[in-house]
Order: sequence, then structure tokens, then C-alpha cells
Amino acid sequence: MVYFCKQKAGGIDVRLFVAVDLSGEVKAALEDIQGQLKGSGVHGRYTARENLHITLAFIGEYGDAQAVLDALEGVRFEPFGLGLDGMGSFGGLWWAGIRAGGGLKGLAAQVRRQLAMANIPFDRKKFSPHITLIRDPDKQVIPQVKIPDVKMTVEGFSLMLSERGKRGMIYTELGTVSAGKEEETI
Ligand code: 3AM
Repeated sequence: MVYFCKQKAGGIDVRLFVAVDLSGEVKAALEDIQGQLKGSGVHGRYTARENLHITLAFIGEYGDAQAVLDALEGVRFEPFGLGLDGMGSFGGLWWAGIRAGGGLKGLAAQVRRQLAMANIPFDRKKFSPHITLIRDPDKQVIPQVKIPDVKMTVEGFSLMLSERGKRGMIYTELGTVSAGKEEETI
């Protein structure tokens, strides 16, 4: 586990979630899709490039980020590949789908198991792998888009802090867990 922001990892309640960060290439492909949506006249709250991620578990307001980091440290996984796979929606939230074999679901399951074992509350809704591209689009139907053929290897995941900024959400990595390693030093 690498800790990035120790000063933010304790004390008052903060909004937390666990996520896989995406490679520059995958983010560029997602921006390409967002560009196609914009080109089709879709307006709404597009996810900023730096906020594109895959949520593994949503914890919400919680006071002890250090305890969460400690729990996540117990997750063991091997690197796995993922690619993009079409688009879908949860009501007014449009997302890019993910093709990842069992690796991603296995990782989410393990993350959630570790949180549960440490009595850290999280949203128990079934994991549905997605990357949010836009919220509150002003159209009902997703236009036809071409999904770029990109792939990346997931080598780690992070505990994220979510804060409301003047221009939208600001996500900050509090720590990261790497694949295939017993112990990590800074
Ligand atoms: O962008 P995605 O969908 O991956 O939607 C929020 C975002 O996920 C989700 O947590 C991620 C970081 O904010 N989220 C926010 N509030 C939530 C809630 N009350 C939530 N997920 C479940 N329950």
C-alpha cells in the first residue's frame, strides 16, 4: 500500500470510494466517445478526464480512511486486462461498458469482502462494471458511437476521496494497492 495523503486520512467524515484508475490510452478513448456524443448534440455533465474511473465499492461518508486503507491492504490480486465494450445507461447516467473477464469482478468481490470483514460500511448493490461518461444528458436515447479498440492492464486500485469543488467533483487518491505484491514501500 502506498499512502498519498496522510493528512486527509483521519478525523472527520469524508466521502470515500474504491476505484480502478484508467490508463491514459483508455481515458483518451473515453474522451473520444464523449466527443462523439457532443458531436451528436448531447449536452449534460460530462465526466472530466481526470475523474474517469471504475468504482469497485462506494463507501460514502466515513471518518477513518486509515482503517479503510488497512483493510484494502489485505486484497491480493494478479494484473488483468480490460477493454471497452459498448455503452449503456442507469437512467440519467450514461456509461461505457467494460470487457474484463473475471478479473474485475473478482477484484471488486475481494475489495468488498475486505471492507465487510473490517466492518466498514459500503453500498451493497451488485457490482455493475461501468465508467460514467455523462450525467443528466439532455437526450433520452444514446446516439450511435464507435467504441475505440483499446486495452489496458490493471495493476492496482485506489482509495479515493470525493469532494465537491466549485466546478464539479474533485477526486483525490488517498492510497493505492498494487497487484501481485506482498508489501509496497514508498
Ligand atoms: O461514477 P460512478 O458511477 O462510478 O456515482 C458515484 C460514482 O460512481 C458513486 O460513487 C462514485 C464516486 O462518487 N456514488 C455516489 N453516491 C453514491 C451512493 N449514495 C454512489 N454509489 C452508491 N451510492
